[in-house]
Amino acid sequence: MTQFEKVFRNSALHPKPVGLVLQYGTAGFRTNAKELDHIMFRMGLLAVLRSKKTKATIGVMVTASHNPEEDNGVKLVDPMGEMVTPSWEEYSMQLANAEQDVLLTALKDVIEKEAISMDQDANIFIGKDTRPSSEKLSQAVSDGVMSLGGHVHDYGVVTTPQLHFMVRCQNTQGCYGSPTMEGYYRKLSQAFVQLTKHVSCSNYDQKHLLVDGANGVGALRLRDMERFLQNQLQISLFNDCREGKLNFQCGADYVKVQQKPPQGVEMSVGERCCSFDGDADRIVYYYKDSDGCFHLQDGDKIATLIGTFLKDMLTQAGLDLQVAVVQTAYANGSSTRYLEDVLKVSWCTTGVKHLHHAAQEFDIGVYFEANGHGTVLFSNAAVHKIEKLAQDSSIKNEKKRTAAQLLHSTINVINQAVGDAISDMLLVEGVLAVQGLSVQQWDAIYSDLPNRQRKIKVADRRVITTTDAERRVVTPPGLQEAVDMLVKKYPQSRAFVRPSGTEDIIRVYAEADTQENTDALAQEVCLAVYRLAGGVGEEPKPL
Ligand code: G16
Repeated sequence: MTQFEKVFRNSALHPKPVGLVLQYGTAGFRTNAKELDHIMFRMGLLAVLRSKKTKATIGVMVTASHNPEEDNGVKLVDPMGEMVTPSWEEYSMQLANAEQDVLLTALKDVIEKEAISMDQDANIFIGKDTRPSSEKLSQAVSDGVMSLGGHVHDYGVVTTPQLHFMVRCQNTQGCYGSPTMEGYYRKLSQAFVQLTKHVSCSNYDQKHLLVDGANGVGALRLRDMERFLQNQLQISLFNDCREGKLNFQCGADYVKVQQKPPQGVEMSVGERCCSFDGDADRIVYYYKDSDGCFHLQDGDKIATLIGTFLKDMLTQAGLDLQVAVVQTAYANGSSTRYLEDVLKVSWCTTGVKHLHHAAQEFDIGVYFEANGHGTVLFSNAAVHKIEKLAQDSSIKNEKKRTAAQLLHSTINVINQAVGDAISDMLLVEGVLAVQGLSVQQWDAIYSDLPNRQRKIKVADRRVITTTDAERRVVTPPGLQEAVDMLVKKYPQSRAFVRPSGTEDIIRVYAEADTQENTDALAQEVCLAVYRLAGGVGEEPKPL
């Protein structure tokens, strides 16, 4: 039996529902798990082609991250641990949406267009989150890989960033670290211990952190990591999968969108807390003040903390490297105003795949979405300069030497492959400790403008198209004009509308001078979307 005959036979075990068409969204394919079996098999096939083409190991992660437990999805990981290159998103849709009888034609078309040698070996790393559907769906990925003669290494239940890390380690022949779970824990925790070893901390609270694991894989893997941290950080873990549903009233997305603490976390006044999302690639921080008010430190605040820390350290070390922060339309106006005064700020479309590429343009690119998804990228030249200085024993200036060493440890605590809640948590904890900042002092760097995110259900979310990094609507006609008119009514206001690439909804974002005005603006924009873009169900109501 030829390879293609095998693919044809096995694909019948993962049949595509006739007529079903799915889009590759912000972070891969994502929908109800019941519709995904054929997608997983076919992404297994595509991963083999990508591996043969790049002559490198490729990753396939089965997860729907922040979505509800009944959804699932798949993300493809390219050789350096980044999201698969956009030109291959087209191929993934071609394979995903081909009816059963033309699947081989679609497959051969990719092979031909990319001139892929089928004699080349293919190696695929697979990971999955804790969703009940993930076990069977990741098996479908394996079936796809093996049908086309690829080799599978199944890491089982891992966070999305852990899988990205493994792929990067494998393809850099160990230069980035060892592609094992222990390798991941050791690299990050050793760097964290280095970063914090000189911090004199008589105050136990400084080392104490409350973590909401969203009842997902991040909680399980953080437990595994604790023993490597040598008591440099004491973690109280909540929503740790023992009871409670994934992402339900907990996790980073819930906390960010609802702007309130997750269920199940016992917060005391002033205690530092953070939430991961369902696959632990996002993190947000928060605390409660003595009046019981909730304060959120989202991705914008994290980017500010890290960006300004890096700039300070570079200045102290005497290194001339440019630090830039990449933001999206969701970035709070106050954060942009603050950052523009101290660092370079650049904009791009929602989705880490876009931010990651934008951040690669700089010596040091800090990228964070407001939702807490982000990391820091160092160019090879920047790593080289920092390493050289950190190892230079002839430096007499102690401040300069310490800054270089801190920068060096910072590089190693960061998972540069992708945003990583565990790595970002260690980075934030390290920076706060080194700078001796409390969570309140960090929060006070700038004050967020009141903001609101809403979701609107429409018959077909594709009727809304956007431009200018998703800050302006192109279609349907009249919608942007309506938003413009509404924004004029409120001081310091801004609003935008965009189709989600992970959920079947339209997202609305508004900010203004007061929470009351923000909520009024968000409500009016929701109504405009509902009326002009084919809203379904009841009209949106004020919150
Ligand atoms: C994914 C993407 C993020 C994006 C988020 C929401 O996050 O990786 O970059 O911000 O979806 O996207 P959208 O607004 O298009 O639904 P995750 O954590 O769910 O994988």
